[in-house]
Amino acid sequence: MTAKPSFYITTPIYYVNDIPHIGHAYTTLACDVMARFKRLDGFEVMFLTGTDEHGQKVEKSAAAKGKDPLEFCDEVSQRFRDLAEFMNFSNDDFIRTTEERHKISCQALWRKLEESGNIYLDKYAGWYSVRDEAYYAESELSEGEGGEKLAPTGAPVEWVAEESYFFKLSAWEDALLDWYEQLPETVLPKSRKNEVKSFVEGGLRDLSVSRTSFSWGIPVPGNDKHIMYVWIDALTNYLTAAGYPNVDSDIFQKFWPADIHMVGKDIVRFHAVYWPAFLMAAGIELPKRVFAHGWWTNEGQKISKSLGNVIDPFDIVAEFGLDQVRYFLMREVPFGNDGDFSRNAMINRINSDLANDLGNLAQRSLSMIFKNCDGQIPEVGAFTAEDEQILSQADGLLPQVRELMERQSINKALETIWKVVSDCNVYFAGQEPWALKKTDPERMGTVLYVTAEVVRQIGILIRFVMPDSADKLLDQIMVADDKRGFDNLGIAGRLTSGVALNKPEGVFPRYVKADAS
Ligand code: ME8
Repeated sequence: MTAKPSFYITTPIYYVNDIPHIGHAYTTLACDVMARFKRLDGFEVMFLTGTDEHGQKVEKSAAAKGKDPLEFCDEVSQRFRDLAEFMNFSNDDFIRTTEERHKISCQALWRKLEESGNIYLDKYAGWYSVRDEAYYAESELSEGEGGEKLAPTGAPVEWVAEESYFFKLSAWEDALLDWYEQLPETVLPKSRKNEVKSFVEGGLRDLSVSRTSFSWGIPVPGNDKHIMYVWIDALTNYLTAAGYPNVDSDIFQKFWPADIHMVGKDIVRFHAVYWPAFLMAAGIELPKRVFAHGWWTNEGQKISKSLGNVIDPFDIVAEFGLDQVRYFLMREVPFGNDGDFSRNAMINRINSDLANDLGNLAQRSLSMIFKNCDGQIPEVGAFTAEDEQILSQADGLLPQVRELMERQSINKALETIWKVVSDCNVYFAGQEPWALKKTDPERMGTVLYVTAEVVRQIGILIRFVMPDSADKLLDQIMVADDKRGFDNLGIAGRLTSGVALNKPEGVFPRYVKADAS
């Protein structure tokens, strides 16, 4: 047997200064959806998520709660693991930067950077934002209302002057520009690539990569007065989980370089400038793609703790249903663009796309089979042009969806699938199987067979977004567990006439507003 192709996808590792919100759930969901798609398509997948637990920001948050940093990290990190389970994320690993395997990996990478002459000791004097865990040049700052200096993100900055190790980022300008140029799809969407490209073209300064004024982090090997800059520590997680520094291990050989680092647009510079520079300097292969998705707002407003409008994923799933929320987040916004979370939009998607379009199609056709065909997948007569047409649309979905997923056009993939759902509704309504019941029962059987077959294919095709609901649907038409992968799409897996169905039950209920009284 030939080995399966591999696919390695990562989420950012989230800071534990705050509990998970919809934005974190969104990024991990997008990765989950990509990971599930690839598994269904025959890949061996490693899907990684985790928590970023070091640095001044986390140290301060722990102190504010009167907690020991590790105890604080244990608690918040657990919330992220709970979220992963709650949202049915299929991550293969969950990394914490406080783990021993990660310390070993970071220190090994540091030594590589030092040995290759990319790290030197000097003094840093400049602006630092703890909230962003980022250094800023004077020219990037603006003045706040009270005259205080602010980073471009609006975060406050403080003056830092201390001994520091530096990474020779300036030496990697040309190599980075070549990378963007030669592999135009390594940073996506294109607008983000242009943004990092012009940042690099503007000239890179060497990067301060250690701090001495606090202790919550990984010590620099050979000089433990210094703690590694939290971003070197954090980015290295992607290597750690792939077995680094053991580069000869099976896992590293199989999964490195990563296929996709999925991030939000806020941290694209770290992933598409600093990270590839570190890797090149250490002689390690570069990731194949950094994809930076957009930002969610809540009913048109920026999501922030101070505005009190943070959306808790646990709450919305409790209200709307898990697969409904998964579908909404992936369908509503062109992946890569900013999106607005609105209750109306959510309810609309649930009632229109799920309950009306797919839910009714499945429920109406399967109940008719259950009632009128002895509860068995009907026999088929000769196919008409209309039958052939809708079947071939369903048979032709996978290559289109696959191509869209290659570019992370997740919403377009769903749109493409829903076009067939909608056309199948038109087909079903046009064929009027309820009228054929009296006039031509054999033809009715064929129409119901064709519709159920399209439902089977849609069921398999939506498993990567709505795994539980899709499986409920496939259970009703008795699709065996091992026949739910993409190799069973199309003619390969056609329904077998005579197989008894399970009693059909609605899989996508309408959202009915809870009674306010
Ligand atoms: O930056 N809309 O962690 P973080 C969409 N530890 N996505 C959002 C969002 C929103 N409103 N808010 C947050 C860090 N996100 C570092 C990463 S990686 C080596 C280290 C998502 O907890 C989005 O993916 O601040 C964003 O990039 C990430 O959460 C930031 O998470």
